[in-house]
Amino acid sequence: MDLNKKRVLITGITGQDGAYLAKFLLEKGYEVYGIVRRISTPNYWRLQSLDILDKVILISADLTDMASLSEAIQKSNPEEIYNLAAQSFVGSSFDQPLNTIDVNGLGFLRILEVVRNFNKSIRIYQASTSELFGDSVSSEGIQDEKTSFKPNSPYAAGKLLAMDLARIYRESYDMFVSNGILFNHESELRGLEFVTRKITNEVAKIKLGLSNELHLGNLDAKRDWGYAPDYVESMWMILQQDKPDDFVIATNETHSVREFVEEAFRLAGLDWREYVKTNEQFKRPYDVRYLKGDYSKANNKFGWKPKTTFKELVKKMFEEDLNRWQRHFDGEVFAWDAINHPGNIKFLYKSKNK
Ligand code: NAP
Ligand code: F7E
Repeated sequence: MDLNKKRVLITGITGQDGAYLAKFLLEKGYEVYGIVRRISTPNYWRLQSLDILDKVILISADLTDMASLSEAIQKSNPEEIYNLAAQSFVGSSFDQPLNTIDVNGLGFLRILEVVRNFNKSIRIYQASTSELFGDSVSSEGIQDEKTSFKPNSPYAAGKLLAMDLARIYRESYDMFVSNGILFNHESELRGLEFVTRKITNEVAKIKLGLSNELHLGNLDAKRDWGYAPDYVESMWMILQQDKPDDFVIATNETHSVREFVEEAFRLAGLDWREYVKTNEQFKRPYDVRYLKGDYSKANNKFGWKPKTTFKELVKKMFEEDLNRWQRHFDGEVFAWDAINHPGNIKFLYKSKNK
């Protein structure tokens, strides 16, 4: 432990945001600890690709295991905790609702309880989400911190529990607990099951003649998509405020899945209509139709604003996937997760009629 450095503990450090946040905080001079859970194949490809695997300190713990969390928090003795760990895929939350609520809702309660007993001065960031809004706003509106919540999935229900607990612990125990209500944010390190990366990865394969179909669900869903490295900076800013509070982080723009598809195929010089098939299997029992976030509060309070446009985002993701597949064929070996997802994999998600 380096006592001259500020210490931080990140849960979910192996995920998209965790990896970018770890890099950002290392550059700020923090000593960065992260918890990793036991899985059958180590999942360090993001930390490796950012070249920080040997710069962070990893501790074995799981959000469902209070004893391990308690040990991780005591061992790292952090000034700040960023709770990014989650079962983060909305589609899977319909298939594994109990596990999702256990990790996303109760997991955060376990952290709060450990911190309350160990050291109430630790500042805590909770990864909240635009999924909380569900369908509470029509297709003309915009969501901000005052918009009501109406979760549409077990994922969002678990996150709403965590958000309420954050507020309750803040008020009851005078703890510094803040929620970042982040809208969708994507990147070259996004998981392959999320729609943006599924699209750019598959379009890159189609461009190189390795695939000829892209199966998708609801093309009409609209999302406010930003770039993950821009968004992790806001997490840190939220914890540097004088008082704990909740902030929407978004781009103030909305685009449909169809528009994302069109842009990715346009970059590849291909006509999307020849390759995209809609497939019921990728439709959710209850989808969020429309999201568009107003980030004015964060902008007014600490000057945060998005730096990357929608078109720049699609371009970065598509070019990196194309590059990865080309390097793969030049003999470079990648972690399975970086590229090698069977894009049209037949998972049996629950459908409305089951
Ligand atoms: P992600 O890539 O799916 O990463 C999730 C992380 O959580 C991974 O490190 C995963 O570990 C870890 N994890 C899952 N279950 C765990 C458990 N039981 N114990 C400990 N760790 C566990 O997600 P992300 O996109 O970086 O998102 C980060 C956070 O922000 C999540 O809480 C997500 O719900 C929230 N969020 C994301 C977005 C977005 O658009 N990306 C928007 C709003 C909110 P493994 O590597 O072992 O799987
Ligand atoms: O879906 C539609 C799908 O899975 C986006 C998570 O980071 O952001 C993310 O949740 C939209 C949905 O992200 C496919 O029905 C169509 O309407 O990329 P997604 P998400 O559900 O918005 C929020 C803010 C989070 O907090 C979450 O952690 O795209 N869609 N066809 C599809 N989605 C997927 N995954 N696959 C399809 O084939």
